[in-house]
Amino acid sequence: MKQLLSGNEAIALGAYHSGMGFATAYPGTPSTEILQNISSMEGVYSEWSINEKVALEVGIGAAYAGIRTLVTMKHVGLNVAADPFFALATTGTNAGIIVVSCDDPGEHSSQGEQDNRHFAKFAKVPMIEPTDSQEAYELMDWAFKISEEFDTPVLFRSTTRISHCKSVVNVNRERPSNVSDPKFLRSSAKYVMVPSNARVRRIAMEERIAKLREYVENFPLNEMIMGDRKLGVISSGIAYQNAREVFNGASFLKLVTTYPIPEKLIRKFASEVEKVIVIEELDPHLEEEIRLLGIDVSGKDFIPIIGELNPEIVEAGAIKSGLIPTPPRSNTTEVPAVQIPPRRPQLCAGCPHVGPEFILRKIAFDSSVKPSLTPREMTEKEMVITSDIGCYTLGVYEPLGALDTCVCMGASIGVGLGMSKAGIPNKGVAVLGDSTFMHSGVTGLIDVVYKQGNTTVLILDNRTTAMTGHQGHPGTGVSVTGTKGPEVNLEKLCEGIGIKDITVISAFDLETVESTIRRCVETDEPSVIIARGPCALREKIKGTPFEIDADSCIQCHECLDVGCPAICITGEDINIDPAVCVGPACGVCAQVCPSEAIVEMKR
Ligand SMILES: Cc1ncc(C[n+]2csc(CCOP(=O)(O)OP(=O)(O)O)c2C)c(N)n1
Repeated sequence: MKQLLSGNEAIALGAYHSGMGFATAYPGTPSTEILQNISSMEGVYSEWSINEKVALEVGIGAAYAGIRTLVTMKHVGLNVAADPFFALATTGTNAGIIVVSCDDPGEHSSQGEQDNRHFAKFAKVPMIEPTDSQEAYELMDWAFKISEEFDTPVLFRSTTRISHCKSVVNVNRERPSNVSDPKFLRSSAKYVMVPSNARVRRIAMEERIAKLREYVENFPLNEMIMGDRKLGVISSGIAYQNAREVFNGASFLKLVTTYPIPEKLIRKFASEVEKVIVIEELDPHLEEEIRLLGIDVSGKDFIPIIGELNPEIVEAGAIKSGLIPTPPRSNTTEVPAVQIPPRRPQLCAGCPHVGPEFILRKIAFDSSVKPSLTPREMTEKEMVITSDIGCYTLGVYEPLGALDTCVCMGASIGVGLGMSKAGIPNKGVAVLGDSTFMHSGVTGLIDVVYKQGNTTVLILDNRTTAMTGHQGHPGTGVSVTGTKGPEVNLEKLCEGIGIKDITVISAFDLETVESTIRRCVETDEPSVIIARGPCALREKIKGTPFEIDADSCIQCHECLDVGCPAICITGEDINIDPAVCVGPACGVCAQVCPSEAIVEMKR
């Protein structure tokens, strides 16, 4: 049966048809849809975890217990899960376990760019990479088999274009009827990594990689496609598709087992062509591995090491290096490429983060100092706003411009604590969302208590993981299937840690937001402010929109500082788009207006 599937859908279906019985994840673009697709599959236990480390740990438990398991995350998620990942590489497994890392070349929606192929070599585990949805589907079965045959986790790497592009998949398998029953085989030598056992496993890891080197030589989905023998292109993943478009007619070696690489196959291919090049996205992973074989190869001298590739970029590199001729200029009038006006990412109309970030800008930044891109000294009365990762990070952009740092998920509290312990004279507020607080913010807060810090933590609690598409988390109790379980109570959690000063406020009540922050930063105790308000997009909030009363408007433009997408300026006139404004449930602009010119629209 043929189906049009994205890479993520194909990964989910491929795993299902391979007898996967357990799946865990923490959301993160471009990986999120894998678990979302699995969640409706019968016979599979699936769950969002509190973070990627726990997702992998829970997955390890299931695989040890004899159930084929899939654990998915975005590239930076594997940094969080690196500790159990390396440990799993050491212990090996019982049932097959696949760790899917979806990388984001070009940082479409990530805090950093990194090439997770390094993790395979680093942890000494096999890696597989599909070049399209068909392979994503098929390779799942191979990955589970490799995992079980070689007693190893398999790193399955996808990238944004593989995960999100749709292509036709020949769905040629069905879910086996005899999915294995759970069974843990007791063996402390294998599963208890005290040094004496770990040293034995360490030897097993090297033996495993040696066997895998042999195994990949005959892997059926690595493919030599011979054309013109003047040029041989070795490639993998989405870069293979780009290369096929550019080097029309050349010979290709498509690799899906990208660690370890099939040495003999590569030698054979290289011996059959005059020149070998590697086309790969990000780091020269394949290029370096191939060069180590003593094969003369080039690639990164003409293909960028940064960002996502596309056929145009590959073509430009190939022309520059003389591999292909410059295409003749056509006589026909060229149709100019469609220019899409650039749009800065911004918070939605009615977003509960807007008000608190507006207040932070107002009280933490000296309004007489112009925003600048170069570092500047802070005045003493200014405050440092250490932020985290979530929708609220968009508050870094003008006109809000309310944030000073954003390091990685959960870092806002630790970074703020570090600054105050280092002795900077400025007060500070650490800002993070409810999902991020659960993910890894809470450990920072425990450290604040332990170190007797006085950090003020502002949790922007919109009761969802909004940035990645409204997933539940322990604070909401909502599972991946939408069922409701017990909620971890934020206030009580903070209280249990030892925070005495906890204030819950409405995120839309600007006066209270301001007075609470001002009070908290002045105390010597650590404090937590929970600014609560529903995500307008998720709750589809829409009330009678506001409008500008032209007679009262003094054209001070202060409402523009809120950065609401519903408010626009034409000439000197301010207008509120009634289709976008959510109305009184928000009302932030009306609170900001000094002349009470923003009023509910009269019908
Ligand atoms: C290690 C890591 N995992 C996952 C992500 C993807 N991600 C970005 S923000 C975010 C959580 C946002 O939720 P929350 O803190 O509640 O803020 P909101 O977006 O709801 O405002 C996630 C999961 C990431 N950037 N880094």
